[in-house]
Amino acid sequence: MSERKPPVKLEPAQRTQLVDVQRRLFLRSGLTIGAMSMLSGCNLEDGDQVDKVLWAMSRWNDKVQAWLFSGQRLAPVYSEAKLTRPFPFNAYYEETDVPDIDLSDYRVEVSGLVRDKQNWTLEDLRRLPQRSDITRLICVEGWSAIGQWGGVPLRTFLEHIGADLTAKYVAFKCADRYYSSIDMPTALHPQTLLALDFGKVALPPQYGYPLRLRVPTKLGFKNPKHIGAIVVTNEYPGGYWEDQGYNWFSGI
Ligand SMILES: Nc1nc2c(c(=O)[nH]1)N[C@H]1C(S)=C(S)[C@@H](COP(=O)(O)O)O[C@H]1N2
Ligand SMILES: [Mo]
Repeated sequence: MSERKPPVKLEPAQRTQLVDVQRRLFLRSGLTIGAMSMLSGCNLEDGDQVDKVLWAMSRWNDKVQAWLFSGQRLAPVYSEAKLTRPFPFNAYYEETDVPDIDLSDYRVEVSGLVRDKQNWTLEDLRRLPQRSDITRLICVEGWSAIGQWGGVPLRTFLEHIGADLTAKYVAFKCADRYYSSIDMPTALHPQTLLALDFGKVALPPQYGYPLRLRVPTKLGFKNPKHIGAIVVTNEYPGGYWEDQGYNWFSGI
């Protein structure tokens, strides 16, 4: 089993503190630390930031409530000036081991509770309406970064293939051994994208070429890269980290 390698290592004491903050946040508001940091706009980049989360907790009343009851619950968006450069890479392996995908025979397989099970090429996906957002990706390992992702709203795609929108889960299988899944309400959220672009260019290899899920209302590990198959299902699909004990919902 592979070990997670955080780009920024937290000291054991900071890690304990983070777990403690997480537990208290959850007891108090039902929010995960990922959701809280999205709300507070806190950058969980290093140990100091843990203090900021604690400080942000004191503001949670106004901000959280406004967001939770807004009905839309959009994740915060940022200006181009806020983009993180260089953008961090993360996976269960080193950057040198990023999968090499041959576009000439690349297809996305679709299965499960859908009317139209045809495979999709990248060109097919580019023909659907696109959307782009600048949002923050938050990794459970204690870092976050702001990036711009563009692509097809997953909702548009699911509607297009005649997916059963009352099904419980949408699952993703990747070209590496990664997999993950999300709940249907999150799949239909306006900011949830099948991302084809990173910034103004096609997704570079390390950031999920040729297709990744971008869900700004969930933690980083629920943003599978190198997607090869999409499944709509009522059977709990789990995920690579989820099956090793990470909270499946991990979002808002
Ligand atoms: N296929 C695949 N997708 C993945 C991962 C992975 O190991 N393989 N790691 C996840 C984790 S833990 C994070 S934080 C983000 C990192 O995305 P980035 O490399 O664009 O920063 O990708 C997620 N998606
Ligand atoms: Mo992550």
